[in-house]
Amino acid sequence: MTANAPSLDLQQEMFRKMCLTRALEEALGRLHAQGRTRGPIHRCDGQEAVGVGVTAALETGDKVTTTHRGHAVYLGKGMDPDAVVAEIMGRATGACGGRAGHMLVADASLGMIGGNAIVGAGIPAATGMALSMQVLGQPHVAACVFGDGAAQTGICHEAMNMAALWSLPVIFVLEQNRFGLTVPFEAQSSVPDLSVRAAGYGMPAVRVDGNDVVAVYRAVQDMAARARRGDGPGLIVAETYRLEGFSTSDMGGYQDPAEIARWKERDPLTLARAALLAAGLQAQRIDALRAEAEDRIAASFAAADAAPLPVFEPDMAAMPYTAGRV
Ligand SMILES: Cc1ncc(C[n+]2csc(CCOP(=O)(O)OP(=O)(O)O)c2C)c(N)n1
Repeated sequence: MTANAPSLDLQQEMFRKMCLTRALEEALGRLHAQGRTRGPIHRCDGQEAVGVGVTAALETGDKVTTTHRGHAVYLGKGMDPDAVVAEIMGRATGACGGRAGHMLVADASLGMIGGNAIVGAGIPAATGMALSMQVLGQPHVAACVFGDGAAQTGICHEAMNMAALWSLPVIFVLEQNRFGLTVPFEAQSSVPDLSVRAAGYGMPAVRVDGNDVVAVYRAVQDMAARARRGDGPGLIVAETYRLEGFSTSDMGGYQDPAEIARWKERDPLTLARAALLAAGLQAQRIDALRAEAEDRIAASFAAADAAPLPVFEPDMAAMPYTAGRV
């Protein structure tokens, strides 16, 4: 690994964004229990270091796609929590006018190209963006964050082959959270270590502790530097764990409680806090960062509650000629 360690400022910023994400997930869990969310929510508790570490290593002109579990990527790439929360709550003030829902949030102006409800679909999208960057001679990279379930799709293999063949500036970030819906990883893959697949396409791969935000950040920096030099794509397997079930509708019962407890001991927020302490930051300052993030998310929910719902007024004149007539 050659990337520079993040500055203390950046480490604090990554911690703040992880705290924002955790506060968002916990608030959504509470709201779902009260029947106040629009459908199930796919929480990313315990996986915040992946989305935040990846996006911290990207520049503004770089693009990223994510999954149905992408809240850490939304906030990591710099989206305003008010716009994210309002979108999830279906309000007109949301990032997409309240029409996208929690899985499809995007802000193209920030290079946050979107979550995606189609498993694996963000992978070819980022590969296509990387092709466009290469053709246009832009100094940017595209990254896609996707799950171990998505890694088993045909489109993942096709995109990786094409990206390596054409040396596209794309970074494949496999968020290995060990489940696809209720199916454990061991029942999905013929190989226990998905990083070995990269060799089949002739691209480098690295496995990192996906609960260590600095490790994720450094791995993405390294892969992005290669891609910017024209050396093509790479695969990062970030090992983490899905702590809160598939979605807020999940009845549970198929994840081993002892395994969950082991991963909770390695909570990414706890690890990041310890790293900040070791870097010399006062405990009081770290706790204030977390409290401020919680207040920020609470304020975003209050603002969303007070915001109007979107008004759907289809412009019939702009519709294909059959609309409204058949
Ligand atoms: C193409 C497609 N097939 C199936 C589904 C149903 N589905 C939604 S999420 C999911 C599992 C995804 O697992 P993974 O990629 O590991 O992501 P995770 O939920 O673990 O973050 C499936 C099968 C879908 N949305 N799209």
